[in-house]
Amino acid sequence: MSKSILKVFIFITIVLCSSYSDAQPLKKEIDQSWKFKQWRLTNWYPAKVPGVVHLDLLANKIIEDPFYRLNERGLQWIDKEDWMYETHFDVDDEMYRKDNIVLDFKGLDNYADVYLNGDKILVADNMFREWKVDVKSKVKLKDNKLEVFFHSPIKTDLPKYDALPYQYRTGPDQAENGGIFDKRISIFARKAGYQYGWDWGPRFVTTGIWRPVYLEAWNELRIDNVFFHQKEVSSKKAVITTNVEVVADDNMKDAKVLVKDNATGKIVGEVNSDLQKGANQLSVTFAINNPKLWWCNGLGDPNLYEFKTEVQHNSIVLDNDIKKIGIRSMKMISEPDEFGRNLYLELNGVRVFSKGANYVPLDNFTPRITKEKYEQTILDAVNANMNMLRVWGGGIYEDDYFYELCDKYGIMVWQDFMFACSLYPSEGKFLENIKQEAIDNVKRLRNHASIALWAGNNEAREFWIAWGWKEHYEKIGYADKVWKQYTDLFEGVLPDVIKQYSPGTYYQSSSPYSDGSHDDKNGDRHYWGVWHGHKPTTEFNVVRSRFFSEYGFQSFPEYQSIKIFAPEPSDWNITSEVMMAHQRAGSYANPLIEEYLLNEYKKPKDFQSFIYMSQVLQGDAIKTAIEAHRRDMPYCMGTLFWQHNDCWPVASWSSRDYYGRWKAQHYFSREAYRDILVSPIANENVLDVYIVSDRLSATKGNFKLKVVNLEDNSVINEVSQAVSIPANNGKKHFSTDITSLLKGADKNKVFITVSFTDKQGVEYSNRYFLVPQKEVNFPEVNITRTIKPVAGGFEVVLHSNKLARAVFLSLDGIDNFFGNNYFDIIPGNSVALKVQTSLTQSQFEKQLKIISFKDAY
Ligand code: BMA
Repeated sequence: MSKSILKVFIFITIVLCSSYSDAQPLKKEIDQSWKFKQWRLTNWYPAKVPGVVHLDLLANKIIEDPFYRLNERGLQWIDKEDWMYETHFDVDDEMYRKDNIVLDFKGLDNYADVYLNGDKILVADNMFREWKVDVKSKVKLKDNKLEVFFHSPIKTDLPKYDALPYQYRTGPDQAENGGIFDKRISIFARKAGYQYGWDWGPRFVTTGIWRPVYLEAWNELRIDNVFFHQKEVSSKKAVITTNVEVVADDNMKDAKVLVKDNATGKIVGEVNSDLQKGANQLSVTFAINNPKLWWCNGLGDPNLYEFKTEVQHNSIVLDNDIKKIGIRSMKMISEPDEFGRNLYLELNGVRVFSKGANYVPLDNFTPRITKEKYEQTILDAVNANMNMLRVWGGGIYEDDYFYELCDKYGIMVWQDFMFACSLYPSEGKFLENIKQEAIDNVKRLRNHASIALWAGNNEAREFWIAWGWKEHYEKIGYADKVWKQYTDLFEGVLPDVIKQYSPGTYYQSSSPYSDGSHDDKNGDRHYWGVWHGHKPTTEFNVVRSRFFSEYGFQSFPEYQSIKIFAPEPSDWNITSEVMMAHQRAGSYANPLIEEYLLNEYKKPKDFQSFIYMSQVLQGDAIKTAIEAHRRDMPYCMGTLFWQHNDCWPVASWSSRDYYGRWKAQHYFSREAYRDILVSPIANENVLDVYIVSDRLSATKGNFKLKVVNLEDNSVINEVSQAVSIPANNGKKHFSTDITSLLKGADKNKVFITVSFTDKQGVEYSNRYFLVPQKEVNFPEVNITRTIKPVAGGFEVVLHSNKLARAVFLSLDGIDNFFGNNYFDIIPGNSVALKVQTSLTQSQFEKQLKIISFKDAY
């Protein structure tokens, strides 16, 4: 290249680069120098944004830890106050000179008046919406004053309650705990339902700038939204239309929209178009041959493509947008069949058995949830062999990061709209407000590969049909009005929003949704006969559904967790005031755990043993359920237990406690959710063994069954067979009569082991008892340990001379994780596990406690 050509080249490059950066929109987060105060008082305190008032009060030591012992009770004044947040910010020259400047509030909880430099710029009334305000004419270069005045949600909504001649049925809203008698007002606010108290959650109706605030500025145009509509996907070809919303200041000739594969920089599609002043919808359709498809956990890699969408004019990039897209075809199938109406997911043409759990917010104060906590939560689902989480309707439309993680790790999301166990005054302005909320969130989430389906609400329809709500409103003369509000919202507005903004995505108006109620032949089911209905846990073996979207069983968090929120020995009793306050399902619930325990297990000797046994009980119960649901494949095609996590430390149905510790249930589910399940089940005098496989090809291997004497470990009977397991199916592989199997041995003195080993040597095993746990004649055991340091902690190898049931290891503190726990040790088979901890070897050896079933009595 000659010198002069080189100079011209450098000049053009500089011009292009500078105009590139000049042309791009600018963005600044308004997260500095915030302060807050109680509206009617004068003292200001530093505040954190994003945040909520409870966290700011805590950080300023005005209140104590809301989760500690009975502190919740003394903090109910907070939601009856009005609060004020304020900051001052400067705008740099470059931003100030832009033609368009907006303030973008990603989330205001909940009734907020916003002022900029003394002018009211926004009145917000829905925590789930995003609010963008044009502030070009109001913003200054220096010292802008931004004030957010929050009205008390309680004071705002009580008059609405008092003005009505009838009331809306609500779920577990704990109005009494909030000091407002039985006035259940949660349904008047578009605000997370669980903040008002739930049957696993405390009452903290909070307030604040709970998601970030940005100042954004641009010239000429900006991309408002990009939607990758996957019209046709197969392993051979994906046809995708990128719908780009562009807002332009003026008519513009010959703008260009480009979509690039950001990994290679290759342009995959482009379109030239004139823009009109205002909003423009542009589309770029492109095809990808042999796409790397996105698969859920267990079935393949969750491949993601990164696409960059650019809008250019005269070769200058005016705005761009980058999104990670998983190419997949995701269909929820709901079709009449010989039994009723099925319900299952079809991913990339493959029928998938959905395995997972229900998810509730990770904290009552969501802004303090760290990225690490989100990631651990999703990884804990992945590591328990789940492929689905249901984001339940009484919480929040989750943070973008939650869905990014689900995309990244292959967890499919059953997404509820945020309505739960209640009826809502959905008409007029309130309904319009909900419509905007739905549009905001469907548009925000629709590009995520993980989103499998949307449901209108949790259980409201079932309450109407099967729990007497309809009759109640008929009696008081408001049935038509209230039901119209229901159908306008869940059968009108919400499905219309899905149709318009996320075409092709499955929507059902409620969960559960079946043609009847409590239906075992149609659609999904929330089964609560065990626990709420007090039925024995063996009932899980009997009830059926096409898709269990809820069922559960309660337990306590483990003793090491209890000590954090209830450190006083006087608390260590399941009916102590503190333990009862950290149980929100009612005064009967802790005693119900005990009732189940005493019915099915022996009486534990003390509080710590009781806590441990409550977890084994819960783990056994949910294991029973998962196995039954999987044995019933393909009649049943999904099982989501209630619940994956807690929002505070509490006795609940969760399988991981608030601190992230796995309960027995989570370890048991990990086994029961493996890609192959060997599941024995006795019926009268017959023992059947099912082998269920989620693998997409048939698997050959060896099946073994042993009947072992608990007292002397002798093998009473043994079966070994070559078997071939069909792909993606459940089937009975072995059946025997129990009398001949036992060869005269007593049922209570044996245990049964079953296993399947595939050709690669991967073993899937399970244990089974022929009598309830209470009646099993468990022997005294002697467990021996060897400990050696490994990266990040220690490896512990355990042996037992006899069958040791539910061997439980524990340590003080919450910075440790046990690679396995609550496992059975079969004599002759050692169990090795890794413990992640920062303890030294001598501290570790001293602190490590190991117990098993026998130690609990
Ligand atoms: C369900 C849920 C929740 C509740 C749980 C336990 O049906 O939808 O509302 O927390 O049961 O009772």
